[in-house]
Amino acid sequence: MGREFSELSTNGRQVTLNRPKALNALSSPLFEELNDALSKYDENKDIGAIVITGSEKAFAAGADIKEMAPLTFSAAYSNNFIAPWSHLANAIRTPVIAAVSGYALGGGCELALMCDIIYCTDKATFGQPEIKLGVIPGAGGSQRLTRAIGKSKAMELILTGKNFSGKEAGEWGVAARVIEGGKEELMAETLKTAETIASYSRVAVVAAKEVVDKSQELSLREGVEYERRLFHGLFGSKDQKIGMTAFAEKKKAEWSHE
Ligand code: CO8
Repeated sequence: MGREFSELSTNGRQVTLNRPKALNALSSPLFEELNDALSKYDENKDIGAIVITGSEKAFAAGADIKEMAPLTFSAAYSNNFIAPWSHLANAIRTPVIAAVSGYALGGGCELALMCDIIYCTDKATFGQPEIKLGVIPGAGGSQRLTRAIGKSKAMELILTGKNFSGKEAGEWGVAARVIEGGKEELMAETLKTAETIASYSRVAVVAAKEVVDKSQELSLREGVEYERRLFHGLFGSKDQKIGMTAFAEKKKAEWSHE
């Protein structure tokens, strides 16, 4: 099958979900391609940040309902259906920003939540409507949304299947920034942030992402100790010397990424 996203080169790197006939519904082949692209970007040391986006109308309207409809328990269980969809959260070390315009529903909302930062337009629509289909979120939505907005609000959204707006996503801390306007304004702001992240030492950026991620899993004490150890470790990097020397000499740091 043909590629269902296109790549655009910027200072960061961008993956655009491009399955307009199904509002970017996430089929297994689409996810395989997405995972391949993310792995290639992640291996490329010249890429300092990755952006995932969709169209003006849809970031992604969920997992492909038509693909899932005939699925049986035994096939889903024995093939560990959608387990590979966690590749982004489990294996990608480069920061990933989701730029959400339009619908981010079900698996689309979960894909955005797997990213490190979400930017959205004020007109974006998020939601976990799986309950209306007789199922529940299956790619981390019940866990990540709950961590992001708290139990009561997440429970209400997941049990009612009600959507929430881009504006609410910003107010509740799901999205780091809500951009007024359309996809163009959204991409301009997202790429600026991707470029800022990509302009820093890769070693420090990967470490920063790792410690923030650990805060979601470790106790406060374990997390603070983990952070301190990684902080100590960075004194073994060339970029720590480069960054601090450049500050003292009032020069711009030229990172070695080592
Ligand atoms: N799957 C398959 N096809 C879809 C999906 C989907 N999730 N969403 C939209 N489409 C298709 C429609 O069937 C339609 O196709 P056709 O033209 O052949 O009839 C086309 O896209 C356009 O859609 P609509 O005509 O419905 O467009 P509207 O503007 O009228 O409505 C909506 C837009 C409100 C977004 C509507 O399409 C909708 O409700 N979509 C389904 C949303 C949904 O329920 N998503 C959750 C799916 S379940 C899920 O994601 C489980 C997650 C499990 C793990 C996922 C891991 C990442």
